[in-house]
Amino acid sequence: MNQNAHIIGAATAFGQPRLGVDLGPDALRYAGLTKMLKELGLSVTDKGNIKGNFEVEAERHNIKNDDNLLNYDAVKDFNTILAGAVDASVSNGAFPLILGGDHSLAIGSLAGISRHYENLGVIWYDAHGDLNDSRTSPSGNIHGMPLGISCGIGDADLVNLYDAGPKVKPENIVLIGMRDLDEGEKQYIHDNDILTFTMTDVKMMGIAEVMKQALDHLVEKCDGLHLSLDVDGLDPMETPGTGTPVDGGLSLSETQLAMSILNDSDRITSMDLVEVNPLLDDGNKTAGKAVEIAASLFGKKQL
Ligand code: HAR
Ligand code: MN
Ligand code: MN
Ligand code: MN
Repeated sequence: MNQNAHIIGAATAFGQPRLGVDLGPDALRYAGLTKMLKELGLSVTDKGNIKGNFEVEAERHNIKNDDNLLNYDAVKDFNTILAGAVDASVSNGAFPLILGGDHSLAIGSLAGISRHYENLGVIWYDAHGDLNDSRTSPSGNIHGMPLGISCGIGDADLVNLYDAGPKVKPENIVLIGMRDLDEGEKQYIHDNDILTFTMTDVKMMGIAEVMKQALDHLVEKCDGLHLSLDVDGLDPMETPGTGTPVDGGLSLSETQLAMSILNDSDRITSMDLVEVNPLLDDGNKTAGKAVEIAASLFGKKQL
């Protein structure tokens, strides 16, 4: 794997209503992310945080547009800036490690990354599919929509953010850990034949087999592989500090195994690590687990 990492803090909470997830990047830093990556031998440059300015934005925070989209303008502006930062890191030969922040940041990270690849593969490790649009969303929260937007569904300005058109093809996506899918998302997965591993599949097959099949699906046809890891993919007993916990998730040890299989593949080219909310956490437990997850992705071994 690329041993030159750029940490990009995506300090946004605009994709959902709860404050504190914008503090996620700093919680991950306090949990020792940079030190751990350096101990693994990586060269690490911390590019600091891109921030939503919550004071300037206060007037338009937690308001919905005519299409029921929460904080629409703020999400759009934030992701345009983020896409530029991520694009610059890839252009400079670095592995962008984007710290969230709520998952709406993946609109910008995928936009910045995808111009560098013909067929970007995406592994979406999450309790949720994040494949809604304003019609199918039960909430209007854009963090439930970034993968759909990146595939070209929903609001035209968000779909065309940074570069015109979709950023990802449904056949280049694998969903892992799914257990809270809305009806419209199930329909989209079905209609587009997206390779999906629910929690039931994980428990039936084991995470090692799931990761093997995920990689088999992607490695031949994809020229880059992005991992978008939402900490709510794990069980809330492991990662309580997150805004939309769902019971029955992956354990830390399953996730470490998944990450070490991805490390062995030597194919991952970028990562989002999202939805860490220290204001909802038990100490800084969730960020600590997230650092362990990143460590396994970058090659930390148990022996
Ligand atoms: N599917 C629900 C919605 O769209 C919940 C999305 C929740 N949150 C996330 N995304 N953390 O993975 O509102
Ligand atoms: Mn998510
Ligand atoms: Mn492309
Ligand atoms: Mn989620």
